[in-house]
Amino acid sequence: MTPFPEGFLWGAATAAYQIEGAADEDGRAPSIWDTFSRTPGRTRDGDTGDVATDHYHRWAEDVASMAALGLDAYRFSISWSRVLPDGRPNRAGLDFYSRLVDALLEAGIAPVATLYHWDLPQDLEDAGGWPARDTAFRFAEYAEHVGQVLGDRVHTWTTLNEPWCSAFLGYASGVHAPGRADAAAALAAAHHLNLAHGMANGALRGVVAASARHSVTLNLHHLRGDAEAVRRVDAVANRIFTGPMLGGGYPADLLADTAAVTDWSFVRGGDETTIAAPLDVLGVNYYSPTLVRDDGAPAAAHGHAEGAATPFVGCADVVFAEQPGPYTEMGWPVDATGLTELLLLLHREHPGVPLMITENGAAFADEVAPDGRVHDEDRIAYLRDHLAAAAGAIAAGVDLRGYFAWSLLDNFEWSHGYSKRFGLIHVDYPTGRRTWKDSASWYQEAIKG
Ligand code: IFM
Repeated sequence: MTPFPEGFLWGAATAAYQIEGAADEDGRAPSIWDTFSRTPGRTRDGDTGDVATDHYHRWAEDVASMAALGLDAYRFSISWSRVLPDGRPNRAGLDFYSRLVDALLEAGIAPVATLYHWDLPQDLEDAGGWPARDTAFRFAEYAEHVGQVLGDRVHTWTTLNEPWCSAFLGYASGVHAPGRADAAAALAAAHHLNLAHGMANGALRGVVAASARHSVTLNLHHLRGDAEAVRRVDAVANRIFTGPMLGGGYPADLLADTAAVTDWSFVRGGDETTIAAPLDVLGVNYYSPTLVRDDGAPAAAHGHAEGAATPFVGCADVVFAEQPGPYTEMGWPVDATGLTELLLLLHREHPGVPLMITENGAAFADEVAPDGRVHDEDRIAYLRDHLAAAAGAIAAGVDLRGYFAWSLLDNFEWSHGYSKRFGLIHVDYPTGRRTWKDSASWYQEAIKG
């Protein structure tokens, strides 16, 4: 008997800048990722998302693959600078998403739309970016605009994807766009992302179908190690978002740990109430656990560029320790037990908040074999173990509503360019040709079963 409850959503996820391409087509304006990736030295091999997987032109073929996989739901993101280039409504941009949503519904696939997956319009960055309060107001307007057009058809609205990355990789360590290294700006950015989430959540509820679900997706760090190190990193990586979003406000220890960096005067009266707008489901992205110690000199966290400023503001004495392998191509340890533990922890700390795994997956060095197929046994093992871990959490009482594999397709992996392949479906970048990996066929069977 399957442990997955009736109505559980089996899905796969992508993000606009990582797959769409068509960067200069149909009125789209540049986002911070266009600027960043076109700046020499910022991405591996100078890769950009200009063409990416060409999904903008191949979306019909991609929806057909989703249908063949048997997906219940598809999580994609909307490009803000495609629908509101330089702040002006662009019908052609919204039409693209409208056609996609219609095709998904026709194929029996529920659209799960994320409004922000890291691609801030460049004009808003030029006006101050996320460290500026005004950006939250622009985001709420954008949410309302998209909600008015797609609100009758989208199953679940997600305001932000992984705001930790937007704030701290974008503004503290600078390894992501817009590439700034300013710890105080990063904390202000985190607050304005929270505010943007709350305002957009409120704005959407005013215009979309009453049946739609409202969510946000966080890459919560599953921390193990010394208690004080865990507490500090938990404050600035997790509770900085879950605190205000789930109604508890900013934690006192976070404010204390970061007092030397900022006085938090950017938090105004009423902000925390706005941020705490009710959520129907909390999206959780999980890849691997993090091991921390508090006994040494600061070190770069795994997966982040050597020598770059730390994204963990206020955690100067924390060491991010090596963990035992095996590792994925990202250098991330494979450890599914962390997923069960994380889900159980969230369930304990926030009872009554339904959860959804909105990303989980692994990059491996996939190649098309002489038989024309991609034999990615390591990804199958990763998915199998993590689904078993999710099932374990459900058996222990966690209200888990869905699982989205990251990713449907190989795609542009941010500063790593096209060197890391996370897809169930292989993409040959010079031609755009798609080839199902063995993991895609495995996932198809898993969904059936
Ligand atoms: O590719 C990213 C995605 O955009 C956000 N979550 C993590 C993935 C793998 O790094």
